[in-house]
Amino acid sequence: MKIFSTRAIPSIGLKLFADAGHTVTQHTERRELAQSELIAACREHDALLSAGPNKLDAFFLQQCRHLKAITLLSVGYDNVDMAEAAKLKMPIGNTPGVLSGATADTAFLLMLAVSRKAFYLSNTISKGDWGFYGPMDNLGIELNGKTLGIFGLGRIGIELAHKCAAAYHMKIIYHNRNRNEAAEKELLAKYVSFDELLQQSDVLSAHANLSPETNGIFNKEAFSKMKPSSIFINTARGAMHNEQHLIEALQQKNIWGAGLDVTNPEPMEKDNILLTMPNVCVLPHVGSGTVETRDAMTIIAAKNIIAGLDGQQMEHAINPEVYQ
Ligand code: 8YV
Repeated sequence: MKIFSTRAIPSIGLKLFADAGHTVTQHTERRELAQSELIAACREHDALLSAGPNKLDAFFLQQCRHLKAITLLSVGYDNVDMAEAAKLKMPIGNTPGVLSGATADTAFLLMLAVSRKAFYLSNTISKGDWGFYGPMDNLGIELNGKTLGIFGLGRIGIELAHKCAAAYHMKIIYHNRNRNEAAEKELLAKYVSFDELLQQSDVLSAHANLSPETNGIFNKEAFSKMKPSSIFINTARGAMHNEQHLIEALQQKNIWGAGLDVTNPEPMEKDNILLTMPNVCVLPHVGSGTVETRDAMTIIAAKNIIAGLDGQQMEHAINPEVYQ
């Protein structure tokens, strides 16, 4: 059968599809497809592998009910209208688990880089500004024994907590919709209210799903409750923070620094003031971007599609209830 992929994918995925007797059309141009183009392409195919931000909204799902399988090449699914998928009984696959380590590494990298102003200081060298040494110049802050607050303690947050506890003996607090008692035991983590998380974290790292409840939750009011010495990290979704409020919180020294792998909006403009701030480090949404992880994500996505085309249940469906 015929699969459409919105991006070129690692060869391991192409091999799995070929071995299963399917053919793949990859959209290899480096531009986003308009929705009309995506729908037209899907009409010629039996399955869709969607990588990147294409909106699979109600209109798209209604137009593409013929697809035997849809999978994302991501764990996040905020670009899909899941209520409409439920209504139409369309299973949607994703790639959970395998990207937790790489994404937690990115959060750890940003935390450490912000704490030592690493990106900014590296830029001063390229600008010819190494300058004269002063004992009080370019000082960072240390992480040892500090408190890591996790907003949304799932697989990625747990990986980050392990790394921070092992590297810096950090204490772990977290806030979730529901308590995660297994993780509390494993990490000696303490459940706190959202306000307590803001007030007590030295490093606050966001790992929740983007939803109506979490959209814009890190706003002026939230930043004003954080410690002036704290670092805000977001590797989840940019829409969870209000970027103007974040800029003001940094300028007014409500918080000490920020590390972002996701921005609001994406991509970030090159003249964004955040890119000039010493205590800010920004990456272009590369959280899961390692060879190993992208291969592992591709294997799950390919298996999701192959199962769907075989009339089987996908192992990693976001909405397995539609199979009942
Ligand atoms: C993807 C991600 O690289 O899995 C996710 O939710 O954010 C990343 O792994 C990104 O969504 C592009 O597809």
